[in-house]
Amino acid sequence: MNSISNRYKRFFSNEKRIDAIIIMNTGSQDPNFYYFTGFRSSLFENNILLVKKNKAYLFTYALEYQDAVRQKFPGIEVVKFGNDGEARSLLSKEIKGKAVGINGEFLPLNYCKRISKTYKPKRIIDISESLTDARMIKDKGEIENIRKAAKVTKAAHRLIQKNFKAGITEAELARKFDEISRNLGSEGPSFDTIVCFGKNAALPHHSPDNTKLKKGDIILIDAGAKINRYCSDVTRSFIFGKKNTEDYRKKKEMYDTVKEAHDLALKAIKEGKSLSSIHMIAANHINKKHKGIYNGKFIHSLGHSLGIEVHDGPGFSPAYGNIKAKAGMVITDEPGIYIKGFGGIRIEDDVLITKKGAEIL
Ligand SMILES: [Mn+2]
Repeated sequence: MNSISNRYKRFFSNEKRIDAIIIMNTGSQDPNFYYFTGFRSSLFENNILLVKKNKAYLFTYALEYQDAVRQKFPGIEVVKFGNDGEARSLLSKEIKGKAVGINGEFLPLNYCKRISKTYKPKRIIDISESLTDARMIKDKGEIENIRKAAKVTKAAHRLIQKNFKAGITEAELARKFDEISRNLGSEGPSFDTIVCFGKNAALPHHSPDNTKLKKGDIILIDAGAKINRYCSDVTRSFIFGKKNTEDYRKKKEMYDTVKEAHDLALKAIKEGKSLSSIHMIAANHINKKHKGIYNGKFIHSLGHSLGIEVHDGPGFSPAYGNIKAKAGMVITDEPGIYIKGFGGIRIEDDVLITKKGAEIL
């Protein structure tokens, strides 16, 4: 059984409210379109993927019809949208009077209205939460893709260090990082590479600018690669030169505290524990360390899911007390400390939850 046909079988066994799913692209792609097709080529703008329990149709245009057929999507019949209305009557036959699930997180309201008006389903149900739940548990192939992407990014973090020279700008170093990552096999950055020098590291999502690297600066690099469209997301923090100063000691203490929080959380991960409790382990460590000097300086959640999207769903966060860790989830472990006007440290790895605990990818 092909893993992609398995995906929709598994999906329907958990989502009982609907007869069919409509995944519709707009000018951009719904990530679930890739999840349910595994396409390798073409854009499929405004295409409709209709998935039923035992059958799926891709409604595409002449423009991409040949490419779609050539890719031999498992269990998916490719149908050409034409002027004769044949495809539309087929679609209408499959939807009319049925309960149809759509991804309310993606599809604009006016598209939903159009589907409703043209094809007359009995009901349109937002199944975005069920889609997120399904995608949280990765299958073998997905895990291998993320593992490869993480390997590329970790290697790039090792190689980039040769370029740490006083005077280089954040933007130059970010470009260099992207080049190294591509040469290692990345299909492209999974998000815009973050490079921060010095006090800019106190801003978790700072965009690289013309700030020049100086001795004693923290260097924070947060970056990701894509392999078969699956994302990695890895952060490393460094202290550039100038050891044995009071300033260095302060930064090293921050670094060590973040590393301890990262390792404590990693060790605590276990199937059945709530995702929020893993966040709390890292947060409590940071808040209490050194008599509370970092209290309140960890200003984001410990991690997010990774997959087709870089923020692929719930993660280790106070918001997810009701979600339990389960084998097959891939979530980042990324504690940080941010001190305004001084700098910040973040350490991030991509973690696969297993039956035995957790593994860094
Ligand atoms: Mn991240």
